[in-house]
Parts: sequence; C-alpha cells; structure tokens
Amino acid sequence: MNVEKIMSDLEKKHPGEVEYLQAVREVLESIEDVYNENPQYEANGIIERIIEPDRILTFKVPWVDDKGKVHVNLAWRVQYNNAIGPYKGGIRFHPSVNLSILKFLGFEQIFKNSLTTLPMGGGKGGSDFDPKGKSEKEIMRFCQAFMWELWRMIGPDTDVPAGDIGVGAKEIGYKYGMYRKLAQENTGVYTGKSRNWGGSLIRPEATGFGNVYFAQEMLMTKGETFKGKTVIISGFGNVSWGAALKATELGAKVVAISGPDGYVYDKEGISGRKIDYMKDLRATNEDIVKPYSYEFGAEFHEGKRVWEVKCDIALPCAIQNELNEDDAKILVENGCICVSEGSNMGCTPEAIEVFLNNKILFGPGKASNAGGVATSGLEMSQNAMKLSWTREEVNEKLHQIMKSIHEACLKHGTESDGYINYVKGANIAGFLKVADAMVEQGVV
Ligand code: NDP
Ligand code: 2IT
Repeated sequence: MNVEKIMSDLEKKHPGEVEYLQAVREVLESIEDVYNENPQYEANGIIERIIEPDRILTFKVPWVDDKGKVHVNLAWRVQYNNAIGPYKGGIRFHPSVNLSILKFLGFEQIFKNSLTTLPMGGGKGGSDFDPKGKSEKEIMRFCQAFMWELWRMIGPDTDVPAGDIGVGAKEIGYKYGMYRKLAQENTGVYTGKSRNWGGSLIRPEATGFGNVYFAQEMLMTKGETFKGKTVIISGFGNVSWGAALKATELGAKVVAISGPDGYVYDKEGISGRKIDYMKDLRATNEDIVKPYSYEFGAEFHEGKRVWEVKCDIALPCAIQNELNEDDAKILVENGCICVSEGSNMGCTPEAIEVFLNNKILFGPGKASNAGGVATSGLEMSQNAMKLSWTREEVNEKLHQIMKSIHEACLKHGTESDGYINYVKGANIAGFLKVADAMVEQGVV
C-alpha cells in the first residue's frame, strides 16, 4: 500500500474535505503493515472499497419558525459500510456540519462499531441546523421535517440512527414519532430512545461511562486507578456529564468543564448536584458554561482553554480537533498521565504525536468512546427480543465490552518496548474484522 499515493488521489477527488482526509490518513498509516502482510486485502480492493461510503443521501429540510418564516437547511445520511451489520451511527445537528465532517464521522464509526464486538456497520448523518436559541416547537418541526425525508432510507435491519451533538433524547423522540407515523411500524429503528418506548437503561450515560472504563483499563496497565486523581473534562453535554459521574464515582476529583465561552474551574470538585446541573445547563440550548460559576461560586475563565488546568487525567468530550499540539505540550508539562477521547477525533494528529512521543496513555475516540454505540447495540438486541434488561445488566455488558476493546488494542498496539500505541491497536483491530468480512462476502 502506498499511503501517500492513495491520499493524494483522494485529495484530488475530494478537495477541501479536511476532516475526512485526516481520519482516512490516520487509519491507513496504522494498518499499512498488516495490509501489506495480507495480500487478500489488496486482491479484493479493500482500501478502495472501504474509504468511500456505499452511498450518501443529500436532502433539504424546509421548516417554518414560530414567526411563520420559512427556513431551508441541508442534511445528509452517509451509509458507509454494512459488511458486519446494519449501518449504525448518530445524527449531528450543528451549524458546522458538512459532508466532510459526516464522512469523517461515518468512516470512524466503521472501525469503532467493529471494535464493540457487536454486529453493526458504520454510518453517520446530520444537518447544518443550529439548535441554539430555537424554541421547543421549532425543534419539533425541524425534527419532523428531517424525518419526512430520512425515513425511507432507514429500518431496524438496514440503518439505525442515534444521537450526537445537538441530538439528545428530546430530538430522538420527535424523530421517532414521525418515523412511526410514516412507516406505520413501531420497531427499534432509532437508539437512544426514551425508556418507556424501547430505550435502554444506561444509554444516556454510556459514552461517558465507557470512556472512563476504558481509561481505567489504560491506567491499570501502569498500576494506577482513578482514585485520588485530578480530572479535567471539556464540554458539558451528554458525554461530559457521564464521564464526570463515573470518574467521581471511582474516587477522582473533576475540577474543570468547558464550553465554547471558556472554562469553569471548581477546586472543590464537580460532584453530586453539580453534575446534575450540567444537564440543566445543556438543556437551556444557550451553549454557555459560565452560569455554573454563579450557581456554585466557582472560577470562570472566559475564552480560555481548559487544557491549561493542571491535571492527572484529561477527557476531551466536546468536538473534533478540540485539543491541539500546544494544548498537548501543556498537558504533558503539567504532569498529565492519561488522555482519553470522549469526542470523535478530539485531538489533532500533532497533539497525538506529542502524547505518543512522551509515552503517556492516549485512548483514541474510536476505542474510548465506543461505549455509546455499544449500548446502542445492546438497545437493538433488547428491541429485537422485545424485552428490557436491568441497569446492572446493561452496565455490566458495557463494562465487559470496554474491557474487550482494551484487550484488542493491547493485542494489536503493543510495541517492542512495551508501550501501548492505542491508536494503532484500535485501527488494526477495527479494520481486520471488517476487511475479513468484505473478503469473505466477495466484491459487492
Ligand atoms: P455536546 O452537547 O456536549 O456538544 C458539544 C459541544 O461542543 C458543541 O455544542 C460545541 O459548541 C461545543 N464546543 C466547541 N468547542 C468547545 C470547547 N472548546 N469546549 C467545550 N465545548 C465546545 O455533545 P455530546 O456530549 O453529545 O457529544 C460530545 C462529543 O462526543 C462529540 O464529539 C460527539 O461526536 C462525541 N460522541 C458522542 C456520542 C453520543 O452518544 N452522544 C457517542 C460517541 C462520541 P458550539 O455549538 O458553540 O460549537
Ligand atoms: O459517535 C458515536 O458513536 C455516536 N454518536 C453514537 C452512535 C450510536 O449509534 O449510538
């Protein structure tokens, strides 16, 4: 495999799709050796077939605001690869959403879903709709209009969407309601559903819990635990909330969370009621973290980056490329021993290089944040069986899955000096299962 040649051809075909190209390059660089050692992959054109999505649906979403004004947003569903199961992946509503971002997310999702041990293919979707400042009714009308188009493409055994940034339980409710009406069926086509109509316990917490479980496994390779550690987290949404909850439960002290407006530093630790408050803050749809500082008398650092706070463990849980090379250097200088991504591609390639060069523990999102989609997979199983598992059962299964993902990373990512390169490990383990399935099923 000639990575540079593949990348330069891809850049010509998809100019300007920077996030997509970044995600593909990282995977290709990791799997190059394994690919070359297995000629059946080249013979079956696996790279050419895996880097392009199976299909992309692009559609417009016309909707009417509370004042009667008509708006039109763009939306997409990227069905990337279904070699090991139905297309599976979240829907993101954010003004920055474009095809490059959805392709990067869909591509990552193939390998992440493969790592979960469950039969799920990769997909992603979303719209450039901005939920910030929208009323409840506007959000409902937008979700309904979005589903009006998307429902044709999805189904419990073809493509199963879920949430992501800007799409939580409320939006999933509105979308599922419209799907049910149009498709005239009540199946498990969406995950992240409410408990009363087919949702799984633990799904809201799953990404954050899974990230902490994964970090816990990484720490154990160094004889460390969360107990007594200082933790910083970016974001204050669903993923950050779950991570704060579990890290605190394991005896760590979470001292900072952040928003696009800056970060909050709470030296007493963000625990108990303060963690619940994160959900209220996100629910305001204003996307600012500052009010936490009035509510609990903590410091607010306007426009500052949370990575400057001294910590043992850092959990990026907001958005792609949110932690750059300079941030990584500051973290390492401040003695940080572990970085585990809740966000997808949260760290830039340069930041990852700093972590790997300094041989600190680094968990890449496709391994460390796989707990969200893994629990979606468990929700699909419960829906198919028409029953629901207890909180303990789901949590135990999630914990086991995160341990097995960690094992897979160890198997494929341990270097000759004993350092575990989790980026390489996750990419290789995720790739092999899908590539083998594609070989076994022929060129389709
Ligand atoms: P959030 O509700 O937390 O939204 C993330 C927010 O990050 C955006 O609204 C964005 O704000 C904000 N942001 C941008 N820059 C910063 C910053 N410097 N500090 C803090 N926030 C910032 O979303 P989720 O909790 O659902 O998702 C968080 C991440 O986790 C995403 O990367 C997502 O892809 C990933 N993830 C989510 C899963 C899930 O099940 N929900 C599963 C696996 C991964 P603005 O709008 O102003 O740009
Ligand atoms: O990035 C992700 O893994 C998600 N947003 C969750 C996907 C899912 O189908 O649960």
